[in-house]
Amino acid sequence: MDTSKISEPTIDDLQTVAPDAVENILEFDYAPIEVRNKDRPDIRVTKDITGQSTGTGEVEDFRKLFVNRFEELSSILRKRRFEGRVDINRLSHKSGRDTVTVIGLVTDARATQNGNRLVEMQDKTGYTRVIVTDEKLMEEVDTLLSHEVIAFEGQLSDDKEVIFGNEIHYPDVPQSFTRTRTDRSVRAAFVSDIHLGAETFAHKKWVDFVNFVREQPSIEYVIIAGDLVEGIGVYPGQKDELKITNIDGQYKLCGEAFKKFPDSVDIIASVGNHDAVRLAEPQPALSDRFKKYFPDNVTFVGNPATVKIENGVTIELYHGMSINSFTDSIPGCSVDEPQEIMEMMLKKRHEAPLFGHNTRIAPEKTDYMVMKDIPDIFHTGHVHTFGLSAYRNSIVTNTGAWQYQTDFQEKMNIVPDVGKSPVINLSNYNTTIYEF
Ligand code: D5M
Ligand code: FE
Ligand code: ZN
Repeated sequence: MDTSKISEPTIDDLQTVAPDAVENILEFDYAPIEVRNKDRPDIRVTKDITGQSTGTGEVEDFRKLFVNRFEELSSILRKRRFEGRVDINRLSHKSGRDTVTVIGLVTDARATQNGNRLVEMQDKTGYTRVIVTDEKLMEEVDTLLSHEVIAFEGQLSDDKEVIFGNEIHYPDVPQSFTRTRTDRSVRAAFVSDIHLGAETFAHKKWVDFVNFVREQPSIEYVIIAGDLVEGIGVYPGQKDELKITNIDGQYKLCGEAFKKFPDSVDIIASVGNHDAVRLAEPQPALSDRFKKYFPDNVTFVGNPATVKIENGVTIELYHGMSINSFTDSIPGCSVDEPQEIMEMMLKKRHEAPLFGHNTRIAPEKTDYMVMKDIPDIFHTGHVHTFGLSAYRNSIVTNTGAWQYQTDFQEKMNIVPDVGKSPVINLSNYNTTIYEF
């Protein structure tokens, strides 16, 4: 499987940009900007595949990926004390009916013929099965995703072949987690899924947003979770919904749009499935071919990425392609409440645990989808619906889109939230959701 391939350029990509189209789109009145002096703040990118990709897509690479995932997430779990914690190959040394806890990669979780649940787990030493008969715990088992890492506590069967499960423990965010704050009062605006180049791009709302940032000197960061442009050939029939039909033109427009923000604003831009990078996650940042259209105040990052701002305010950016696999696999999960899915990602400390669904994973040496650092703010997009909440002090927000409903989305029954941005003060986490 070749998962590292960049999407094929179409003939349109090779055409020159139509500058007229680009300029008309941005022809609006812009608010004057007060002169601001600002030292460039400290922005450190601590997790990003860009320039680090090694995976070739061989089966062996997938094995290494899951070993790394298991090591990272089991090390978080091992810091806690669990009753009878034991490696799977040592279960035979325990006595039947002992309370045991195994930490493992869930390789399957399914209903049995008589309506119970069977969970298969692996660690580096072996494989075991957990049987669940309690109604409430069965409901919880139905929220497990294949290839996430958990600790399962239960009672060993007399023949030591299975465990009767009592409780699931997750890598999770510690109750004691507290947010890092900037020393000075400074605000960040979060947006996602701009889709520049689409017919359905919400121009007026976008310009209102840009003007708002121009008028609010306290906003020094604009943080974007991907789908900067609409892209080319992303779904069948997309061509009819394009305002700009070549990819360079779309990024040129995006660069021009970003130049309308004050120079003193730092823009942190990730990528999504509509951007011109490989589709498999983790995705690298935009290449120089497209970066050249943008101003200097843009920091380009891959998807996902962990970014630390000023004195260590940690922001996790993830476009959110796996949100669809959560909603398809877990009863009660809906794209209308994306924040609930983000909370699950934090609990599982993984952005895309499910393997073998429509989320495309590039098997890198280390698992970039593991959330090693707990974010102060976790930002996603992709599903074009808005949500904001906090999970144990970690703020989660999916910020919707700047694109009105497309014909494709209408067919899929997707009703987007268009033109919203939560603005968060990083010194005290006061949050205002602005609607444009
Ligand atoms: O995603 C825009 C919307 O379309 C968002 O609600 C997700 C949905 N979408 C995108 N791709 C898929 C697939 N493959 N299955 C189901 N739903 C999907 P965007 O990434 O902007 O196209
Ligand atoms: Fe999108
Ligand atoms: Zn998307």
